[in-house]
Amino acid sequence: MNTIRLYNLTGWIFLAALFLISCQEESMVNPGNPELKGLANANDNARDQAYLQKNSLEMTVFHDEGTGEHAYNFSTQEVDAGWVTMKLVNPTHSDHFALFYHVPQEAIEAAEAADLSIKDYWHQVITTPFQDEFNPYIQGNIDYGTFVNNLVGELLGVAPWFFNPGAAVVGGPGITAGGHVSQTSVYLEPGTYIAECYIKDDDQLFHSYTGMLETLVVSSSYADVKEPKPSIDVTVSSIDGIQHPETIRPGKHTVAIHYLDQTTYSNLVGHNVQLVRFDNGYDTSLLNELGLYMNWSTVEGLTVHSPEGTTFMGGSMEMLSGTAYYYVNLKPGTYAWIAEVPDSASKGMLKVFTVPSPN
Ligand SMILES: [Cu+2]
Repeated sequence: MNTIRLYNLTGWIFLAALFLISCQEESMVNPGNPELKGLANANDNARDQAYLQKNSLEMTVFHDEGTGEHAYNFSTQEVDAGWVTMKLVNPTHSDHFALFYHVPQEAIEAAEAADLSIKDYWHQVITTPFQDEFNPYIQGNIDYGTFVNNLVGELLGVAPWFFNPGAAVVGGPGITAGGHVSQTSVYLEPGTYIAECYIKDDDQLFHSYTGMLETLVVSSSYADVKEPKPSIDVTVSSIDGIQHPETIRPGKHTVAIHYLDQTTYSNLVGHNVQLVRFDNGYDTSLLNELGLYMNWSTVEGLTVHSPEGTTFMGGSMEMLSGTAYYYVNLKPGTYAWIAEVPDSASKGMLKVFTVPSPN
């Protein structure tokens, strides 16, 4: 997995030292499943459809018969620059997402020199070292600080570009439960990007390591697509956590998710914003369980199934700055916005809200 990208090397080395001292709308994918019937596909408005299909990328998760693992099937390998709408179609039984990194020129040149595709090169010098260094930690043989230290040392040797200039994270569709579809627009500059899902299978293997890694080229011509108009604004920052409307009317929404700042947390990633539905209400114990799920560095964290009674509906993966637009059709019920950080509640990044029944 490659989530660990450092905003700067100093910050990461500091973290490593610290430890040593003490990863639209929702619609049915499987209409035959009665449980999903209530999740109406609101993407039925012709004007909205037309907008969402402009300069778009559809990513369908499939089960790779060859490896027996999950992989992405991209509808296109190239999109125009500017606003790009990404649709994650997940007909599997696992949760998945797609986080995009802007691949720096240094990495492109290193891949060429090694005579490897960007994807194979990235897997070799980022994803594989990550999994290899993670294994002894998650098996209980080394502590977390030693793992981070080993990882930084390994990556500095094989992929120094990962720290300087770094691979900027530019967002992508958030965690999307099995049997669901989610849709998010992001603004992309020309360049080469790589997408990954670092949810883990029950054997603690990251999906990126076993196949969920794909490249996307963003051309140098800009698409004629206007910035979406939001019906709701949500902000996230390291200081004020997630700020959001207390109640949201049922129906279709375009949610602007604004990143006011970004930082690196002890799980080596920055904050993002996910939407979770509570299938049968919630209590303190479920909120605690949900909080624990949002940390990939624990055995129970970010595995293929979110806690019983919760359904992830997408959102925005981490971005350095700017705004993502997330499309959702909300039924009456109880939901939460949550970020993938350790102890999200204490950071103001686990926020419950209600969608009331229409009068
Ligand atoms: Cu996945």
